[in-house]
Amino acid sequence: MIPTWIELPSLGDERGQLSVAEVGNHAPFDIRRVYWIYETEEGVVRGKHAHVELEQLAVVVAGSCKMRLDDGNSSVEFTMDSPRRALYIGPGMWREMSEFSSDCVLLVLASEVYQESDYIRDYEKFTK
Ligand code: T46
Repeated sequence: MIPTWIELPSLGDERGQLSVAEVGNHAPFDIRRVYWIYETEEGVVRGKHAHVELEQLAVVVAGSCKMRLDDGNSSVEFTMDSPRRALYIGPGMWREMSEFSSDCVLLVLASEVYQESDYIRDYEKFTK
């Protein structure tokens, strides 16, 4: 599956907003891990790796950042700036996250628990 925005419901009322990502409806995989990235220093580029099997949904729940995804042939940069949509990132995508705002919180829902063996951290190896 290519990287895709998945629109999340905004269940707002006079008290404020609430969004949700549900397995089956929004996440096309069972969620086995959740992590979040925050307090990223200015100018930092994170990621710089691909995954062999891992599927993920990334949603910025505060602030903004950029997510560049590269399949080895071409790359697309996504602006992550809304808690109302999640970016689906499948396996075999080199990713780089940058331009984090100081208040950025990037929430990631993942299909597997953490396994370093699933990471490809060398770009040359990735393109092969
Ligand atoms: C990804 C992008 C979007 C763990 O111990 N458990 C975890 O679940 C994770 C995600 C990380 N870690 C450890 C591994 C490193 O020692 O936390 C440290 C920082 O992880 P990393 O340098 O891989 O973080 P990012 O921001 O470069 O990448 C992360 C995810 O690792 C990665 O899967 O797709 O966010």
